[in-house]
Amino acid sequence: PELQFPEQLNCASELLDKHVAEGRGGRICIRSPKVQWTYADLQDKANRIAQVLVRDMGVVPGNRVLLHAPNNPMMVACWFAVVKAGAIAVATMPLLRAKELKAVIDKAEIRHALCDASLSAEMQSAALQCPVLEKIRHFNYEGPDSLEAAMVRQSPEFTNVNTAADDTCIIAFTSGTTGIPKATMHFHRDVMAICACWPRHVLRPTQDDVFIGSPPLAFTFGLGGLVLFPMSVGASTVLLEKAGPPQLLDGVQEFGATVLVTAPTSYRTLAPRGIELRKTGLRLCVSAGEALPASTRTLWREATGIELIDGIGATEMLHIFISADAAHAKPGATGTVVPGYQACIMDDQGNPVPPGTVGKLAVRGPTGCRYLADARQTSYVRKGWNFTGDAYLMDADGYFFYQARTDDMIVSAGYNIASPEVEEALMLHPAVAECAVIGSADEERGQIVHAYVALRPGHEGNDAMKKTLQDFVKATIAPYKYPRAIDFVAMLPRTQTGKLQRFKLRDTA
Ligand code: 3UK
Repeated sequence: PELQFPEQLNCASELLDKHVAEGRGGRICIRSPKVQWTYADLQDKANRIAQVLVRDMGVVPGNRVLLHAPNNPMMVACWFAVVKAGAIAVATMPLLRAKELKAVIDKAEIRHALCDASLSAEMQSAALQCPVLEKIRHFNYEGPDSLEAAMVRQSPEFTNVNTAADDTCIIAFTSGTTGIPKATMHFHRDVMAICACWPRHVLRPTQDDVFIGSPPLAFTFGLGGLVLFPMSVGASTVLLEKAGPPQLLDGVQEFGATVLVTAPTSYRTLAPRGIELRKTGLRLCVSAGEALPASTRTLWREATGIELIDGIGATEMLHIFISADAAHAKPGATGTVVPGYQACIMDDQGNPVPPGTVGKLAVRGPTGCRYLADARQTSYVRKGWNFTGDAYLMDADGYFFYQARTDDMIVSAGYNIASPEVEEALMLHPAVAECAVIGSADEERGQIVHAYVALRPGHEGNDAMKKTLQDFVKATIAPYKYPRAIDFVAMLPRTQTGKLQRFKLRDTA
């Protein structure tokens, strides 16, 4: 479908104000353990904050406003306030330290920030090192200088700035599986485009759905899955500041959630207690951010009776572009291309390869990569196609099968081995809690398969265990893929979005 947008478009009008204007203001929009807001409540807060931004803090359209908070309702009110004011929302991961915040502030030339009081220490220390950052307001605390106190002095009415459809609305930082984070820019029409693609064609939520999940709103997976998509259909969302497996499990029960949005590791951890979810209204479960092993899909289906909806998205693309609904899921495949997008597997020269051949994933559609001042733009976008950095194959039915990040393909004695395939095989062994596989330099073979394994309690990482795991992999997948080196570790390095950082292991190896 061709997506048409008017020249003037402010996505806050479409996602928030429209519901109130059309009589849905009384419906529940956001819940958290502490508050429950209707669409009208959220609009009231966002309008007041927008005025604080404009009148008290001097924000003008096009300014970039830093948002720093865990997933909570005020974070969402601030996000809409920034967008209503025609400014650009730069949401940051709650766990960032001052040094990382400073990098964001410098890169995005931030002069204004809204920060949750619980995270003020790192923010203040970043501000001391950033003279351009002039004004910070804190929220979620009581005090005469709080954002809430300033909101009380404003009226609940605000006319959204009449932005162009292709004005920037979001600057999202990539999670940095490979090092230095990049800033991506997305327009108001990009926000509306993602609402019109994957949720409408694959997830298909209704206004009675209740969303819950773990990805931070600073991660576009979370922003879309927990705010934009539920709001685009007038549904409600549950925001949890701590959203580990136990909190998700309790949350689904307590809030009557029907849609769960989280990452593969979280489904694996939840599966043993999955039976408790059978008695709830949970009906849709979304997995993204990392490859979903076929075994996790099976584990989840057997525990809960629900087929996972896998989807690959990227910060550069804003959201998911390959996925399949429960009825069309194929074991081992991410899915088919989401209507509105095109996807294709290419060789190193940028020519399409035949079905069944491993190559580089290239996509194009209504959204795409626009790095903020970054020379890496031309390696992500070539001839109009976005190269995500993933090795994939497409079968004759148009299903896409993830192989690895292109830098996670191991070449050992002439064989191509995808790290995730070896990880999946290892994970099937009951002693393995978590693992990561990389290629380590080897004189004879070029690279060897090298596994880092965290064992479940009660198992010991010794030579006998090494041999057991090696034999197990040889019996599970082609024997040449077995890990010639195994190191036992307590924990694996992960980004704040939960992705394995294999490059950190490569650096140590
Ligand atoms: C990997 C997957 C296999 C893949 C994201 C949904 O993850 C998101 O964005 P990031 O920029 O990372 C992008 C990269 O992550 N990946 C993501 N999902 C899958 N690999 N199967 C998957 N289902 O390497 C991709 O290139 O952090 C995910 C929505 C929005 C997002 N930003």
